[in-house]
Amino acid sequence: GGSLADFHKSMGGCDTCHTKPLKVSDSETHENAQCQNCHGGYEDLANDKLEFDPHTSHLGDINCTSCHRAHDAPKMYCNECHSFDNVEMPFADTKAKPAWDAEWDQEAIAKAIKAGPKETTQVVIVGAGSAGYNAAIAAKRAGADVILLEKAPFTGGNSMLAAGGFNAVGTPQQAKKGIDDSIDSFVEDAMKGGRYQNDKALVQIMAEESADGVKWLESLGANMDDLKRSGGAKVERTHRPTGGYSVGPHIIDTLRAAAEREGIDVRLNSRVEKLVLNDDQAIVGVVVHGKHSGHKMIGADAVVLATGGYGMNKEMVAYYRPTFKDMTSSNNVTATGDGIRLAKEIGASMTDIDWVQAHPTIGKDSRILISETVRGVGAIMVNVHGERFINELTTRDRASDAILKQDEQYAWLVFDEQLIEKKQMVRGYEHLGMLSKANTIEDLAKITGMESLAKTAEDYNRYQAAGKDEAFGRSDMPLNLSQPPYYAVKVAPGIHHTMGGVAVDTNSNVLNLQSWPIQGLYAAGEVTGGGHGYNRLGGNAIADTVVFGRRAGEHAAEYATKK
Ligand code: FAD
Ligand code: MEZ
Repeated sequence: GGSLADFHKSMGGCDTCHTKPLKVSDSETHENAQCQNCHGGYEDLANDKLEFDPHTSHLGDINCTSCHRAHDAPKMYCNECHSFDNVEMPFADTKAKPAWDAEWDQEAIAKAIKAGPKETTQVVIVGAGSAGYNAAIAAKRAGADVILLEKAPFTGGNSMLAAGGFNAVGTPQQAKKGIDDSIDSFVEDAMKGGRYQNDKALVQIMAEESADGVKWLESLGANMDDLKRSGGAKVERTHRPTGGYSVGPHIIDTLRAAAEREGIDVRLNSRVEKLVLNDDQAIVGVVVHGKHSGHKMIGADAVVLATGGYGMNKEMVAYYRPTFKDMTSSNNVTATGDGIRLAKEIGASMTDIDWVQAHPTIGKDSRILISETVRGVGAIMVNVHGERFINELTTRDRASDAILKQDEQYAWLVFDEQLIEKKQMVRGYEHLGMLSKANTIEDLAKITGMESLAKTAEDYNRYQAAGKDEAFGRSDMPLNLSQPPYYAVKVAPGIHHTMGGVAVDTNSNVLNLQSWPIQGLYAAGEVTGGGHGYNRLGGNAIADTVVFGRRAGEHAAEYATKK
């Protein structure tokens, strides 16, 4: 019985964990330092005897109190996506109180606005995913005072989950591999993938500034040296860390460290619940709801919305894309569309708000994305009978539609040991028990019930050797199926990306319903619409967050520092 707080109190009173006099910051900085003083850091806590060790997770070095909440029911964030039933959390039986951030209390918001700013800064960034971090660092380097507000107890959002990579054209990595690419080709692929519904001016900037985006991340400490091809792309332009590791955790670790080095004021457990305008309809600040500090207004000359998409907001998905309403989602729990709500409330215009992307390969009956790079690196996709039914490297909308037309509405990705060796990420799927495995294709067919698999593999190997896919015209077939063991993973479409969102101009300035810029309001990343059209290409979201995150930060800083 008792809570984690009661237990610690019994050891030395409240100051076992808290400062005296008691003052708890929203980020719970002192409390977390105390956890680490007594228990050590994650490296000390790592336990390789555990099948799944939460202390070595891809969430990185996050606050202990993200999960070990002392006065409230502990929460194992891993289980928001996974189901690690055998991992026991101490004090997990504590009776839950309502979460501090459950409701948006309109009365408290109004009161905070009436009371006026309790502090001021030049630029407030809302949301600490890739777009938010990039905006914050760029704004700070452009000379502005910056506060970065994050509603979750940890930073990273959907960005932290990004698997496949970052699309960029004209990088030294492409040159080294002799890849013939061009800005026009990048733009044409994105436009074609988006069914030509994209805002071409945004795509052009994304392409033109993508290589510099890779260079910028490298200058902050990232490694982007591995290259592969994504669906809908003519050439290899998807950059990720050497060894084929997931891109998102690496980028977020890099950005967290960079923000710390730059001295950026990052506040966790701090949800923005209102954008505040003056009588001239210009931004004058935000109302933030801090876990411990409550509601207050922060005065700001400029605000950058970087709150991500709405792929985990069931009501919004049901409203904007009713046919997807019961679908699983690959998204982080943080993707609740707050930025869209905040911007709409002050009369911002929306672009393509109802365009939601289903990713074709989410692990069936799970929330775990099986990255597009698995196909990009060489896997084939087959139906329940073991027959191929589409060019594996087509765009996601077409691949998802095709799966939903197959018997039982799911598919299998099939590959062999060669792929595992090229792509470390796949080891994670094996560790999660998602892969069926056999020493021969015939045995794999038997355990998965795919009666035609052996014939499909034989045909595919012939096409691969000849360099011509006679069945579906797949142009890139880097691997055949020849090296045991053989693997298969069951996949089905799930909500992955919300293409639509807040309307912006090329300076990342948010537009109002008359398409005029709202003075002082900027937005970047998945909260915005326009760049991806009807269907986003794999790898273009991270490009979007880096290129437009930086632009939004720079323009916000320029506007704020000139005031
Ligand atoms: P996010 O990274 O989602 O960050 C938004 C942040 O804002 C969150 O931390 C959230 O908590 C915070 N926030 C929200 N509301 C508030 C509020 N009211 N107040 C304060 N904070 C708030 N794209 C690629 O290009 N390549 C890939 O390989 C790739 N793989 C992916 C894999 C997965 C599993 C998923 C889900 C997506 C993937 N994507 C990929 C898409 C890409 O990761 C996202 O589109 C992109 O990272 C979004 O970045 P963002 O900064 O706009 O938003
Ligand atoms: O851009 C993406 O969403 C992406 C590359 C995802 C993936 O399948 O890895």
